[in-house]
Amino acid sequence: MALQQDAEMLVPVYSSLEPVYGDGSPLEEAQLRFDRLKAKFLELYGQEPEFFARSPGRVNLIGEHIDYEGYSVLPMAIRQDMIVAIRKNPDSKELRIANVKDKYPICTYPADPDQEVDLKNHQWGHYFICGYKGFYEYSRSKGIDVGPVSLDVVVDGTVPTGSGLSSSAAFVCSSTIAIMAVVEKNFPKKEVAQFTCECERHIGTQSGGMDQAISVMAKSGFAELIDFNPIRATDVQLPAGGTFVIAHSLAESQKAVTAATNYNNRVVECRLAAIVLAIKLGVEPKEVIASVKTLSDVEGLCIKFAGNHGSSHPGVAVKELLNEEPYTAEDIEKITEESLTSIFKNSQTSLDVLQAAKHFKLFQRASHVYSEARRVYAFKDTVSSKLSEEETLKKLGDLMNESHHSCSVLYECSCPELEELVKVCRDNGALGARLTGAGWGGCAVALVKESIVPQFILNLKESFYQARIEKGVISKGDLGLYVFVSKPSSGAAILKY
Ligand code: NG1
Ligand code: MG
Repeated sequence: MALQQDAEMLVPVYSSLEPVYGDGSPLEEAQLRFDRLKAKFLELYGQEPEFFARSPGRVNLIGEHIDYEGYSVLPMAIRQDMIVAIRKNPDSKELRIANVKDKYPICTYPADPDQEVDLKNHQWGHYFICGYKGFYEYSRSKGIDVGPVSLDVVVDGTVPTGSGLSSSAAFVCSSTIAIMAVVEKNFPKKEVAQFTCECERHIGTQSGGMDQAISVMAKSGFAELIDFNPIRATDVQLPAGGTFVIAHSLAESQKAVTAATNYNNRVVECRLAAIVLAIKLGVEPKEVIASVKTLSDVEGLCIKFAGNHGSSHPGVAVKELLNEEPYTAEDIEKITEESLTSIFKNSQTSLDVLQAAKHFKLFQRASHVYSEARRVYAFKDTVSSKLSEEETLKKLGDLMNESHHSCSVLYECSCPELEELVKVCRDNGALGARLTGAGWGGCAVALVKESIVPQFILNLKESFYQARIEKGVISKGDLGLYVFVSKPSSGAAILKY
């Protein structure tokens, strides 16, 4: 039975690690991590932290690059997470952000909620500032002003960065929740999921809301179907007999740095596709530009059009009305009767995209989004169908393969390493395999019959990682960080213990 999560549920506050890590993963390991974090905090700041906040990474099972177009996605939280240890420091005027890993130098910022994030000068600590700014913006919008607080912070993350497993959202969400804990303002999870998405936009990517929503709202043992506008999470019980194996392509994708040509570029292309479609479907250009933001906004019109062609798939309108050839800015401006720089005048990150782009692949991007949105529902329906376990797993695998193909060919967010890895997964018995997260590097997720998982992982090591170990890309001892299985983990929590 699928359960919709209670809208009013606050972020939980626990006094032991059990509710967070007690789902089979070794509690002693978690305990050790917290002890080390506490010791580091004491060493740096001479005091113990007041609170810890924990938020997990995620693997997206299906529904890629459609959250920002308003469509539902189906991720699950993983055990890898970010823990933020925090205390107020009335003697300082700063935010001091340290990391248990020495490769991340301590970052200091003024304790000023109105500071700008310096995007030209990317630093790892910026993600904390996203949470800090976003928390104040949101609480002020609710008429609450707690006044600037100075904070001492140490973080410990186990989500590999640039891997498509959402280390960034785990960091932004745990930071935000840690700040909520020290200033004693708790908000319902749904609200936190919504405003942490806005928090992360301060880093310069035009994020959808998937990563923050799953990190905040996940429930141990379940994947979640996440709907947007408004945000809602529905528990999805994954079929027994299948395991999701996560494997890193070892190509790192630095989304905050490549935003203008990769991630934000696709967001802009989707908006342009939506605008051109709406105009071709008969809406006045001026009205379209004022009201159409996403492809989901024009889905109704597309379906009506498809109806006249004997179909109910919005992709029919895409096929009939958009050119497969890439559009130039001039091509689009002839249709919109307004310059692109004027359409996007309020968004600097979009203007950066326009400056970097040679052309716009509207047909391909819209085709991906409309088909991927349908695959998410097909996946969810298959999970809850009465098919045999064998048939269910086969169908889920097929959907994952179709999703990957669409990401690779239509959305062009794959890379050679991911293509090789996905192929190796399938050649070694995966029922389906696809890139997960934004792509352009990072991880693949493969659906594998539980009974063959150990052999499958051995084969991956042999056929994909061995050569890279020999070249010194990774060391043998670290392999467990790059290929692993994870049960669906629980969502964000505050720990005071
Ligand atoms: P990752 O893989 O964490 O960079 C990004 C977006 C998601 C979603 C996916 C693609 C952020 C924080 N996350 O995830 O919202 O659009 O790409 O499906 O920007
Ligand atoms: Mg991210």
